[in-house]
Amino acid sequence: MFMRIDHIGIACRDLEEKIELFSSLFELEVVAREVNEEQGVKEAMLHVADGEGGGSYIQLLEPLSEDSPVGKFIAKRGEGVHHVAFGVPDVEGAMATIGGKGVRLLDERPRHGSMGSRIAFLHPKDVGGMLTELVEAAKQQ
Ligand code: CMX
Ligand code: CO
Repeated sequence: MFMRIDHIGIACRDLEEKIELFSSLFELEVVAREVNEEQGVKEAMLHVADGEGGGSYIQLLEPLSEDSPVGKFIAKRGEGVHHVAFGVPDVEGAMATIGGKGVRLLDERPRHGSMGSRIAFLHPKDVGGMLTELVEAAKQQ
């Protein structure tokens, strides 16, 4: 079902500061920046490697407000790893298969994710405490 780890999402108070940290420590390049109002984040994708069906990335996330998912997470737990995202060939198919095993889907249908991807989240309480994202990467032109 999974092709690769698409990205690890990191909750940050200050996006620019963490871009500087990750790019200087690990020599990673920022390949996309966007504001996703629906998810309540300002974000940057730092490219790590290329894999089957798409790349793998570090996703740095700064909350747009305190009551957004990342804002609430930072208030409760501080900065750090927020979620793990797996690359899938077919996000609706993966949602149906995993949802069929009793895992709560946080999205009824896929939403818009980074770089034109389609995404859906699984409840962390049903995945051993790990907030999990499914990512169907945008088709290559
Ligand atoms: N990882 C693991 N556990 C988490 C978590 C996370 N990132 N966020 C919350 N939790 C846990 C909390 O610790 C809490 O557990 P306890 O009850 O034991 O304290 C429980 O889940 C409920 O958390 P909450 O603080 O009450 O938060 P909410 O229920 O309001 O929301 C969640 C939690 C996961 C449903 C919500 O954050 C969500 O829908 N997330 C999906 C969307 C998202 O995260 N978007 C930002 C990223 C966008 C992107 O990657 O593109
Ligand atoms: Co993500």
